[in-house]
Amino acid sequence: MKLKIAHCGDLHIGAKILGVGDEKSRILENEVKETFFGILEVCREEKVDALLIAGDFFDDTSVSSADVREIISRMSECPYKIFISPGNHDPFTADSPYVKFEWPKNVYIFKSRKPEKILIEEKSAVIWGSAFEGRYEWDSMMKGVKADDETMLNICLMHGELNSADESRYNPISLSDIKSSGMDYVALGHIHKQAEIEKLASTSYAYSGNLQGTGFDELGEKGFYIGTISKEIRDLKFRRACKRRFEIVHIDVSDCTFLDDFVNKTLQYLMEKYGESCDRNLYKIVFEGDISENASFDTVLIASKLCEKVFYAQVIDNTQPRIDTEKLKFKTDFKSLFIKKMIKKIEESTSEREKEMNEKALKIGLKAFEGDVKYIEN
Ligand SMILES: [Mn+2]
Repeated sequence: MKLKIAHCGDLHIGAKILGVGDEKSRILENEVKETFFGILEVCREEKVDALLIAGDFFDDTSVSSADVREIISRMSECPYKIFISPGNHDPFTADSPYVKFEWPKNVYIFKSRKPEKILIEEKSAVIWGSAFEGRYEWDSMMKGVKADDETMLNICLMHGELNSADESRYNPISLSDIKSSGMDYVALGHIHKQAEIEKLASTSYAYSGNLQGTGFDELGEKGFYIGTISKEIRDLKFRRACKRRFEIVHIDVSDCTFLDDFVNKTLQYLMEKYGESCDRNLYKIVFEGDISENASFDTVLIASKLCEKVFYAQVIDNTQPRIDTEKLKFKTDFKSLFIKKMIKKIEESTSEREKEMNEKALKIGLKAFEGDVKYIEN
């Protein structure tokens, strides 16, 4: 008795990616869909019995009809069963694509907050699941999930918030709900970060995370779980599926002086850290270190140069000016007087915040001497 499954979730198809510009947002939006089609292919090649989609499949009811039709068409060609447990972004409501469109026979969509069970007879397996019926579900839908036939494989598919410290509006599942469910595996969605497979009593459970980061608060590799479940073994492996990653990198640019130095150092760093495919990713690059007073750089210009080589980059300046205080002692020009005065102010700051403000004032002041201050400085 065993079932081969794939478990993914939180695709948020149709979601706009904020802060990267309209064109890149559209490319990313489309790529999530393509990544999903890639998973449909993997499931075919690896002969899975069931693909489990743990909710927030669509970002909103306003997802484009063309996208839904394309998804339905691809799914209808799949030789395996597909289960969907609607989440808080794609609840089972009258205006949902789950109701407005006709779905193929091999796709089963859970429809109510009261858990249902679907039998896969030839595999002696039961798939349990439920649906968000609106934006919020205040009570744990998992409470209604209790294995009633131990001779079957019992798998539960659900969107919800596991063991949250605060009161959750998103199907607050407790660890004791999991423990007393008697399930063999619980496929969870809602949390976008992939979690390792855990076990409580005889029940294994995991969040697969989403398929592609949606911003710089969702870094690193993304993907899905695939493998075989039996009473004895839960042989699920995480598989990378995202085309691009969001990454935040910190680079010491103390040895850079001219624009090209900053650009080249950054590109070299990205190549070493992320290899040949580093050009696909989205980067938030934080410059650090002590910068010579002769160094000139414009974060917007550097970012634009980097964007010629990588999919997306933004640059944040966290550097400090390098000041030779010994040399400064005997200087009486206007710039030196300004620096001396600001150093004194920094030393005399009475709070961290005041110190930070004075350091920033020194930095901007020094740039002003170079004629380099733009009205908007990020
Ligand atoms: Mn959600």
